[in-house]
Amino acid sequence: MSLQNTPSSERVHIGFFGCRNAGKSSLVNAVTGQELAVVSSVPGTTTDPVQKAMELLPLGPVVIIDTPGFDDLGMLGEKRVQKTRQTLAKTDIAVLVADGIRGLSGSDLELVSLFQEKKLPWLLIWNKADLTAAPEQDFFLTQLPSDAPGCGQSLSKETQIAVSAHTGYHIFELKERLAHLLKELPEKKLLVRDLLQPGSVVVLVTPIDESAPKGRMILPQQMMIRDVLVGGCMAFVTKETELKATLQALQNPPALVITDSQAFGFVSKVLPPGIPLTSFSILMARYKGFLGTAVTGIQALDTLQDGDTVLIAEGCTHHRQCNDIGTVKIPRWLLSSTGKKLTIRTCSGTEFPEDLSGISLVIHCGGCMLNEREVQSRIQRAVSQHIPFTNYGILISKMNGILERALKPLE
Ligand SMILES: Nc1nc2c(ncn2[C@@H]2O[C@H](COP(=O)(O)OP(=O)(O)OP(=O)(O)O)[C@@H](O)[C@H]2O)c(=O)[nH]1
Ligand SMILES: [Mg+2]
Repeated sequence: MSLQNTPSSERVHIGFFGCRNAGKSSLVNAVTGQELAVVSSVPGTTTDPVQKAMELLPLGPVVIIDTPGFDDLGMLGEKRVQKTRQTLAKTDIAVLVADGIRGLSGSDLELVSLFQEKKLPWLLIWNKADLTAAPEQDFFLTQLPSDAPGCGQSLSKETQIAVSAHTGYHIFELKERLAHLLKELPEKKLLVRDLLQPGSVVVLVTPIDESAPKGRMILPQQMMIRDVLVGGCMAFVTKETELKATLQALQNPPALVITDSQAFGFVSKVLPPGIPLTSFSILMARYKGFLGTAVTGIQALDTLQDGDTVLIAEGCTHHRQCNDIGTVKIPRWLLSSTGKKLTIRTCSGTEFPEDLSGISLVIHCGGCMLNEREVQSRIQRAVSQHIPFTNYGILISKMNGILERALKPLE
């Protein structure tokens, strides 16, 4: 990812779902104007979700996701269906692609009830309009069957459209409809600038150790600097070792210090108690909408027992370096701060277990590489299974005895 691009996690994710051979891949190609996905008459051509970040007019920066058929059968098919469900977790707008000649199947209705359960805005696309002279008349449903769970919804003209991936019929209109749905998505939350007065000075503490990526800053740091600047404030970036000198170089104390959680212990000792302090991952948790859950979840730390299992989950799959935070540092700190014989499980990237039974606490990273829906669906999974869920920053500030201080600037 380069600095010039909108990160994937900040883009609206549009997922194309439907049965095998409905023309999902053909439609993705038609909408994007690129040969992104393989198309063939063999059902089950797409075997893995394919996703691509792009600028799509009139929508702006989006991620388009093509998925395997939801009606696929057999062992492999079941795995594909599983992947489709994972894709749904990060989808902001869902497109249900149906073959206009074949009509809707049970799998399509199952998808509709999933969209509705997740409260996703969605469109029904009748593809292959070129195969009939009057597609609107032949294809359009006025009502989904009301006996299908969650499907008792009438379909208006605005929620369905007949298109042809082959001839390009109504592809432009489809994009306009998507743009319209996009406008109705809730406003993004702010990262930090709502906590600052214009003209304030913010100090960002970013250790550059062996676990930091080579040659670049990580995403939360980039995002934070940008948000500080957008808010009309000033950002000073320093390593923890130069923090003292940075404070001395400033005429007045900074309005806020934001540290990498790993340096929380060190920074809280160097920084005079009167200066507000928080961390990148705490601000990120607020931004992704799970700060409250994470603060409640951390209480489980005090009740962990010998033999309990803790899951440490990372959203990205950067190369594991020595002293990696999720696999080495946090487990080490956890064991020493609780003094318990804990079993530590780790996972990274898009793998996050469906079944969390047997886990006493989930500790998640800041989730900067995951979009808000993906993070929310993980939290929902934990909450519905009554598993406490927290994040790195909250855990580390709690272990350093400074949780209250780290939350204060966010009040
Ligand atoms: N006539 C007509 N055929 C289409 C249209 N769109 C797709 N097809 C054909 O339908 C077949 C399936 O197309 P795909 O795009 O591979 O369908 P898919 O939904 O991605 O299928 P899977 O990847 O197997 O789930 C191919 O033979 C396409 O050429 C269309 O608008 N009109
Ligand atoms: Mg396909």
